[in-house]
Amino acid sequence: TTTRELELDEQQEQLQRTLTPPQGERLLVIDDDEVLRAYLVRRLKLDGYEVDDAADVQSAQRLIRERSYDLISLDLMMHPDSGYELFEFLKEDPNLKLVPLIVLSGRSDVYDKVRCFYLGADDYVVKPFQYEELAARIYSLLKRTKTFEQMAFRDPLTGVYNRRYFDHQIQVELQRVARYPGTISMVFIDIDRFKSINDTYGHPVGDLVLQGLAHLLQANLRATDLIARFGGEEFVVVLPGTSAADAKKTIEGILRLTHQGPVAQNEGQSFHITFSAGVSEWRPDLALSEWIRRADDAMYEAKQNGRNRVML
Ligand code: GH3
Ligand code: MG
Ligand code: MG
Ligand code: MG
Repeated sequence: TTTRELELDEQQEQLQRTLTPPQGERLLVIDDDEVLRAYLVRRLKLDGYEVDDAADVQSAQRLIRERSYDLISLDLMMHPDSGYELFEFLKEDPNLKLVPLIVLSGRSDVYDKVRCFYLGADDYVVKPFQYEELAARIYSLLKRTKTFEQMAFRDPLTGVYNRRYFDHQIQVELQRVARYPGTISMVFIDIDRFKSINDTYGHPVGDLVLQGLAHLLQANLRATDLIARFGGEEFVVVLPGTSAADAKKTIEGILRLTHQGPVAQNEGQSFHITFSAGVSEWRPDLALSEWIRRADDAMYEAKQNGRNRVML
């Protein structure tokens, strides 16, 4: 080993220490080469990723339908179907078209590269490759996607999802429940007399209260539940696998927490709130707009009936 190589190793190690370690990102490796697939799965798992693998297009499709992935690596030359068969499937699905896609291919001709990029690939790596390079490309793609999603889909004040993400993700949830029949409920939550908090204590305190409620929701709902800020002081929660009755119980539990303690504190002052909520369970053939309207109507009824309550 030369001094130069040693220096590079040291730089590499230093660099590696500054990288953000994986935070539960789930990858899907699709390759019909069993040895390469097993190798990639092993290395990626060692690097801290959650990894699933598939040997052909069909089983890949099955996995993709069942769970969500943060990145997909796709072998181009496979049997019986080539990797190209998967592109259409990936790119026409609203849930999948934003998932980073790296093509791993034995073909280095420009034709395949160009075709893949035009079809929607985010990167193209020619076999044989060094694992470290692939790992770096995966890291970079995941990081950029995360930054992009943060900016496009999160509410900057509260950190929960924004209306744009809700509009996108609700389509995904609807498609899922149509494919795999199950229950799913939606809840509209609106802070009671929020205007008086702003008027009495000022807008910055109102902002703290919004952050406090968002935090309370995040801390008391499941990771699979979707929490979004729908408008000013209105949140919407979508609970997959949950009936209206169970969603009502869950939200009532959170409402009780607002009775037990302040939702925000500032300069020694504590701020309490209550909210009104409306629950609606999705039924087959219920259009999205109608589903939303029912949850909103139920919330409005909760207001009419004295606020500080959850209604079906
Ligand atoms: P109700 O119980 O009927 O819901 O009464 P309310 O006062 O909560 O309802 P209203 O819709 O009249 O008032 C909502 C207020 O929320 C008005 C608006 O100034 C405030 N608001 C909306 N967005 C924000 C925000 O980002 N920060 C703060 N501090 N206030 C906001
Ligand atoms: Mg192959
Ligand atoms: Mg409101
Ligand atoms: Mg309100």
